[in-house]
Amino acid sequence: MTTIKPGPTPSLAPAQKLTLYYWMRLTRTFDEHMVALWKQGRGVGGTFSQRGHEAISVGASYALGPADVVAPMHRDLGTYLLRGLTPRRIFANLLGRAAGVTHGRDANLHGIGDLSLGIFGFISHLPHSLPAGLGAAMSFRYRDEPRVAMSFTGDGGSSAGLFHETLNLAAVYNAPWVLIVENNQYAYSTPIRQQMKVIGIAQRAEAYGIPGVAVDGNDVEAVYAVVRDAVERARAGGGPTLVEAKTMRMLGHAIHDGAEYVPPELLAEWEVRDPVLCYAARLLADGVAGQAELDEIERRCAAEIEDAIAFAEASPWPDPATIGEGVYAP
Ligand SMILES: Cc1ncc(C[n+]2csc(CCOP(=O)(O)OP(=O)(O)O)c2C)c(N)n1
Ligand SMILES: [Mg+2]
Repeated sequence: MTTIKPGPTPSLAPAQKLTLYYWMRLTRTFDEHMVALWKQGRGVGGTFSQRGHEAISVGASYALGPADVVAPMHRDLGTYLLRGLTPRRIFANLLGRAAGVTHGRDANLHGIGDLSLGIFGFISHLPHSLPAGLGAAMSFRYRDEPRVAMSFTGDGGSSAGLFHETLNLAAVYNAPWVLIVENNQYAYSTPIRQQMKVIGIAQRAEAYGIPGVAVDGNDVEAVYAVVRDAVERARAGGGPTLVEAKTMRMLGHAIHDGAEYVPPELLAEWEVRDPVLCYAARLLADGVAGQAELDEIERRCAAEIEDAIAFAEASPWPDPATIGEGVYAP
């Protein structure tokens, strides 16, 4: 297996650690409110649960520079938030309002993106965010720009043919591209043992001659360390890396899915490794922050999300006369 050893864990300043915690906590609070809103019948579009994925979406995207680009997927709310899509714009999108990212075209995390923030709109077809990200990476290489592109997919997405074609091309072109595979044990209701024989998805990198590394996807600092190494190697001309971040999808595929097919023992095993709660405990134990400081972050996140929901619910619906706008390129 082509496992690369992560370099020394970057020494993160206390302020950076609290920044990581803030983005994870904001993602968690957003997710909890989204679930509640939809259960109350106030939601409009489709939703995908984020619980369990916070350390991956936040830790990986924190490793990017401002000029880099990212092609996230449907579990990467933390990436959208960290890169600058505001909770107001995303909630307005989920509620189908004109102020939403897609102006009411798609009341989902699908399609949300903003090229001015370096975020590709999520492409619903899996894993099409891979060749899209690779295309950006190749353009950076051709223009000799020191920029990196990052794509995300899931364990299920890694079984599609396009995954393999994209990895092969990325390797041959030595593209400045980093691929994050979020292995959350399930692709909708299909457990990983029913879709692949290999133990680790990172092993697949070897077939293409590029480094592959597996990381604990519930440890935000570990994710950041491994991905930062991969990003810096790509930026220095060292080519692509496949990072497999292992976690567990703690809720259903989306809110309509009760996930009765997931064994409760498996969930219990992962519950104690909750990425947000474990990081809070670590910050306290290491003396990075006191309980009052963490409580304050939690309060700030709750206030931001409540404001976003109030904003979205008070926002106008899109004008039907604009229905054809922004759908086709002129
Ligand atoms: C080509 C394609 N087929 C089916 C779907 C429907 N679909 C959306 S998410 C999903 C499961 C994907 O599983 P995985 O890649 O493991 O990501 P996860 O949802 O577990 O994070 C499916 C089947 C899709 N979006 N695209
Ligand atoms: Mg999955």
